[in-house]
Amino acid sequence: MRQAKLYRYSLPMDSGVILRDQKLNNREGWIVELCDSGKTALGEIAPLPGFSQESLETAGVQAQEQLELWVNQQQINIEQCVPSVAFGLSAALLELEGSLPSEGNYRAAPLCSGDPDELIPILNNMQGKKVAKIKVGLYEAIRDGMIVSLFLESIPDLTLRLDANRAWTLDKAKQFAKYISPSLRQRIAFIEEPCQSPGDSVSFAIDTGIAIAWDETLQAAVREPDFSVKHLTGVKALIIKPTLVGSVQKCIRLIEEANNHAIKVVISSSLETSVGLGQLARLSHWQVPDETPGLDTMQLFGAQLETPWPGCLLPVKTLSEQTLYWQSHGHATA
Ligand code: OSB
Ligand code: MG
Repeated sequence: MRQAKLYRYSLPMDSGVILRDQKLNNREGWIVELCDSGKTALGEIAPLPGFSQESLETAGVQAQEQLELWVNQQQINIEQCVPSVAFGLSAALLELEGSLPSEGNYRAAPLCSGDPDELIPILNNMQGKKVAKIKVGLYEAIRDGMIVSLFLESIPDLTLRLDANRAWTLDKAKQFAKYISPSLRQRIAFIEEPCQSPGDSVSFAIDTGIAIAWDETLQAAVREPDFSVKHLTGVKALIIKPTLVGSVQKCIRLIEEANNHAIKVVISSSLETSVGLGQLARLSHWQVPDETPGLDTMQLFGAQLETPWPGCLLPVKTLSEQTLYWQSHGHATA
C-alpha cells in the first residue's frame, strides 16, 4: 500500500550576500514522504523567493494533487509540474525505487559570502583540488579584481569560481579583469554572469580570456518550450540548480546535452535544507563525477533537517517537529 505525507518546514537562516536583494531569515518549504512496500523516501520542494516563479503555496497545492494521484496508483505527470515540485517529487520517487545512488559528493566548493580572509584557513585545510567560490560585484569592481588577484597569487594551487550575478556593465567587468594579470586568468575556472546582458558577458569572455558560466541565463532559458543548449554556447559551464530547472530526469538530459557541446556542468544549491542538499550531492556524484558541486550553503542555516549533511555540526531538527500539512488515508489498492 502506498502512503504519502506532506510536511511544511521552516528553518532559521541568514542568507547573507547570497541573495543580494532579499535577505532570508527563514527558509520555508515542503518535504514529501513516500512509503511503499515498507520503504520510505523523502524529497524537498522549496521554491526560492526571488528566483522561483512559483510560490510556496502553489507548489504545496500541486504537490498534494500529485501525491493523491500517486497513492491511488494513478498516473502522475512530473514534467508538467512547476520546477520545484518536479525536482522534489522526482527525487523522492528515484530514492524510493533505489535509483539515486547513495554515494554523494559532499566536498562542495567553499563559498565565500563575506570577508575573504575567512577563506584562507578553509583553503589551507582543504584536501585535493582547491576550488572555492567568491561572490563579486558587491563592491567596487577594482577592489574585486585586487582581491581575486591576491588569492590567486598567494595560493598557487587554487582555482576560483566567481559569481557576479549580472552586476556589471561591460566596462566595469573589464575594469575588474584589468587587475588580474593574464597569467592568472586560467585559474579562474569561470565567472558566472559577469554582465547585465548575456551578450556583454560573451564579449567579456572573448576580450579577456576569462571563462564564463551561465546561471541566471540558463534558469531563464530552460523555461522556454523550444529550449536547447545549442543557444547557450560560448560558455565553459552551466550552473544547474535543479529546484529552478525541474525533475532529476530533466537535469540529466540537460547534463547530457551540455556534455555533447563540451560544456561543463556544476550542480548547485537553491538553498535547500540538508534533505534536498544531500540529494543534490548524490545527483552530482552520480551524473557529474568530475566536477565539484556548488553546495556550500548549509552554513547559511541555523539547523539541519532530518538527514544530516556529513560533517555539519548544526543541530538536526526532525520532521516530526515540523508541520504535518497533509497525509493520505489508507487506500488498499495494492
Ligand atoms: O547566485 O548562484 C547564486 C544560491 C541561491 C541562489 C543564487 C545563487 C546561489 C549560490 C549557490 O551561489 C552556491 C553555489 O552556486 O556555489
Ligand atoms: Mg550564480
